[in-house]
Amino acid sequence: MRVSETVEVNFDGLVGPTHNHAGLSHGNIASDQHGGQLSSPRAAALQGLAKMKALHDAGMIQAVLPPQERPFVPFLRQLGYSGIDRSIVEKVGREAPTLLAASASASPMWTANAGTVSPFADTADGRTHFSPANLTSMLHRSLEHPVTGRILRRIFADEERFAHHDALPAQAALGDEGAANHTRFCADYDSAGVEHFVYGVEAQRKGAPAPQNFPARQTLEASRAIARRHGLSEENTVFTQQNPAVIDQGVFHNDVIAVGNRTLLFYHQDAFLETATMKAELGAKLAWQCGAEMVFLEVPRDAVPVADAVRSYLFNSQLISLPDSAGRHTLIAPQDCAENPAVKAYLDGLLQQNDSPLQEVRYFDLRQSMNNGGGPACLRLRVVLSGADREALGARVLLDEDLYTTLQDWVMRHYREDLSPADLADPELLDESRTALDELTGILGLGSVYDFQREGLPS
Ligand code: SUG
Repeated sequence: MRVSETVEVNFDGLVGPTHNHAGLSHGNIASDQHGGQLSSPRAAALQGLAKMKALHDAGMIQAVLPPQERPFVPFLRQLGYSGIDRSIVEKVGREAPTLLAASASASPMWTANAGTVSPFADTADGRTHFSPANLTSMLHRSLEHPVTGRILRRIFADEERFAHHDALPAQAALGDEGAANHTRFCADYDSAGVEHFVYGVEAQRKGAPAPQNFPARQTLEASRAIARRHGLSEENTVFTQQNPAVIDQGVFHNDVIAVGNRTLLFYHQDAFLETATMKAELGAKLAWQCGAEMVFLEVPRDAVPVADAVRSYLFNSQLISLPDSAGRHTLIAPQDCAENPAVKAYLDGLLQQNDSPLQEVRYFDLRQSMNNGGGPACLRLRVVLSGADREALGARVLLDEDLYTTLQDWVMRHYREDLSPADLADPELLDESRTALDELTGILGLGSVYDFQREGLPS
């Protein structure tokens, strides 16, 4: 790959030291099922790093986003707890363990929910726009956006290239879950494309189709607001409603049932409420923007039922273009897809087709993240960057051999082998976590992005 080339860079979330299974996300079946079980923060972080390294070795430009401070004591103080940080954590652990779990989740690791990014080629002012997601539908995730915004502003600091917005107001009607419900299609990453926003519900329309059991976490109102503030137009946006019936089967984000790259949309037959309209609109707009033809790869329910798609996380794979791939795609899939007979048979068949858009499938063990409902695609935020954009980054976040081994070593020194939800009340964990993050800000050259750094490290 040429250094000047404009590419889509994957910014993977580095798993934080408090990675645990607290069963916090209603409607996310893996989270519901694993709540209360023992986790391994160390294994989780190493599994994530191994995926990043493999993509780097395959010739992709790979980057990392840091974890956040957890437990997040400023949140507990907002709820009326006072005293020194260590005793607050112990007290909340005794009195309100679910609140403590919300303050301690390592959920910022799923950077597909960090925010929505519109590449420079699509926006009115020619800058790349970032909006952190308010993540209002889950308490533990609603804590993320202020620090996410701070980190994004620090990394993408050059105001001539990058524009930053605050998260949308934290209201149910404006629930926004970021890039997990947003896919950009294009012929080439540096030319004009079409941005596809998929929403779960139109919150302000009475009687609008909506799931019955599980929350619709993304609203049309939020998606439209993001497009508006990013300077997108009717010509380069498409808004599509998710099928409410699949939300009720555990598809809590669109990236659990569909994934796209360049001109390819790979999706399940039951993913959308009005599939034909979606295809017509995306096809027409992409042709108008850049003369390219959309490729729709629909997986029939007879081949892969929705339940298998959710269990295996087939569509939470990453679709990537490796260097010299001649327009064909590689699927970065969870190991669970290789172990699910229906999914494996479907993928094997697809690879054997002569005109298959897929070149290869690579399977990764991401068990720790998967147990909380986070597959390969959940762990990454895609940012289109030119060579000059990459040189302008304000922190050392691009992965290379040296950063990889440094981060591996950092994980080995600071992360616990095992963690149970009860351990979250251990004040030592708070100190360990802060010490680790303080060292990490030095490794990545981030400056002081965390609240505790402004108050000084605990003695
Ligand atoms: O928001 N799980 C995350 C998983 C996010 C997956 N992201 C994408 N699909 N893009 C969520 O539901 C579970 C935490 C716990 O239960 O401990 C959690 O937050």
